[in-house]
Amino acid sequence: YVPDTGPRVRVNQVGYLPDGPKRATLVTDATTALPWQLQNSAGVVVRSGTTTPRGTDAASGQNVHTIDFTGYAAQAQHLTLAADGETSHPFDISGTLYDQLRSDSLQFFYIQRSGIAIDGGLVGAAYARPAGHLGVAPNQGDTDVPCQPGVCDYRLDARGGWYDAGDHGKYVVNGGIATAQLLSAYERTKTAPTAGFGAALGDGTLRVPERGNNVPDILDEARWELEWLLRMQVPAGKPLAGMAHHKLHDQNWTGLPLAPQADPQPRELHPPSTAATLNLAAAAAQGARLWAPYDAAFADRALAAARTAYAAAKAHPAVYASANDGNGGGAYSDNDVTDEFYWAAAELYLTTGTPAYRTDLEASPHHTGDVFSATGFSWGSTAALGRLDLATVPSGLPAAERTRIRASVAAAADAYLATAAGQAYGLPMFGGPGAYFWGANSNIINNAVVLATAFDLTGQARYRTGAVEAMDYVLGRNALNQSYVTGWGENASENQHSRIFANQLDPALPHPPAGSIAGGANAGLDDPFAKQLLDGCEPMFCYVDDINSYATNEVAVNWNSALAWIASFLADRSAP
Ligand code: 9MR
Repeated sequence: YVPDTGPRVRVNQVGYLPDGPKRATLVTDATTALPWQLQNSAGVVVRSGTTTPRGTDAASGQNVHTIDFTGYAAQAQHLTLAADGETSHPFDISGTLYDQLRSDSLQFFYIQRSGIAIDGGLVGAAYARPAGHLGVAPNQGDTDVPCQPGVCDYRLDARGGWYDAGDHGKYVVNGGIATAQLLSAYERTKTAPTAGFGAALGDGTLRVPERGNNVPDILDEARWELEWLLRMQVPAGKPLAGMAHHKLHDQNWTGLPLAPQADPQPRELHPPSTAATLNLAAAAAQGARLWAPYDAAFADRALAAARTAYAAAKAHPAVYASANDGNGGGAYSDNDVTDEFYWAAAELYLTTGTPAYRTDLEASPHHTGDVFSATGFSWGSTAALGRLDLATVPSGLPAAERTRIRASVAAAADAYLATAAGQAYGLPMFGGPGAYFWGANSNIINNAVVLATAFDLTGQARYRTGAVEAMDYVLGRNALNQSYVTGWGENASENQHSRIFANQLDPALPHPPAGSIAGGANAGLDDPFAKQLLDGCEPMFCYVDDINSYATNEVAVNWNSALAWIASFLADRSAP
């Protein structure tokens, strides 16, 4: 299988910010510098230069050169780059490039909602559907869910929340990080000195049913999931009271396509876990401080749930979800919860100022440890979420401690810049073994989130440059010439694995909505379709825009939350 990768000049197919870096990658056999030309929409050369040979790129196996046209800053549409007899896909130079991506990426969450009819008047008739999993036949419903046999003697009303991804499962660990990233995208508009554009995330900015309620829509969207997280808590008086059930999903895997409201499978609560409990504690504690000005009663309820969850996790610190519990839904197993403890303690401390949480933070191995791994933070590795908030959210931390924490963010960002400098495609992910894995697009973006936060903290332009350049990879400057975001770029993913957006299988069904990001290149080839098609692929080539490839091409809430955070950063006029 040889994919059609189009022109050998690889650009961000959406475009470049006038005050941002502007680099492209040329795939060529040439080993010496070649001339390049930047052309306007009339084909007139507006800038020219020579390439920089980079040798063989470890992630793609390609011989590549880089092209740097950062010096050209004029806003223009439909530019192209030519080199070595090839002409790139067209792109723009525009200061407003990412404004619509901010709302598109956030809009994804409403369309993923469970337990509510999706209003075509808000998001277009193609995405309208009846409410799913409210117990209306053939659904067996999330309104009165039993546990798996032997796990508990009660049922929960666990309606609502977001479907995790292309399946109909709902998972507390992944819901927690996705909620936290939406909350942080909002919180950043209050804490970042260069942001100050909170209005862009205010009421009326998203097409959600709650618009017009005088609450920022992004908070309304986050609350939809928070309410569900709270419903997953074990009731008082029951064994493991205050813990959170790890997940809720179908008894058996279903096929594609399948509308949520047509899912006939029994739904089951799986056992509580310490990881899920701490995710709930962290997200609910953060939600409490952000919701306080808008709905004090909800904020109190969320904070009480967070405190109870944290205490329950401390009482049951090693209840792990089984790696083998993967029938009908993903396992999301994680046997190291030290990072979740750190994250939850950080959020509870930031919200309450209670010294006991700070004492726990200081006792954590992550207090002084390096929480910013080369592979990036993710649902199973959450300490960075706590560290970033300790660095940015006002608190009673002593000045020296705040300085230490902020320096750790900048140091991590410098390490990601060093990594990116070694990549001919410019992304903050190393090229060697272990780099391209399931969902890695979100890890790459999360490294950009660290870079962006370092920019917010220091004002140093190089950090913003690194964050911007990470998006070039996501939007087409890569070995496959692939934009991984639906509706964004000339050659963009549109057949992501989803039971809902299954146009590839049934033309009557929609593609994913604009602003849906695919998991991306995954050298693990963890699904049979990718395995048979792509066996032996170089890491950056291990992706296919086919609905069958869930391990390279699914949608997921924790991946779109990363995209939403960085798109919101990039949309802010935070030029150095
Ligand atoms: O995103 C998850 C990835 O990190 C794991 O390696 C993978 C296998 O356990 O599972 C991914 O999450 C999937 C979940 O298990 C079920 N819903 C779809 C998720 C995205 O593919």
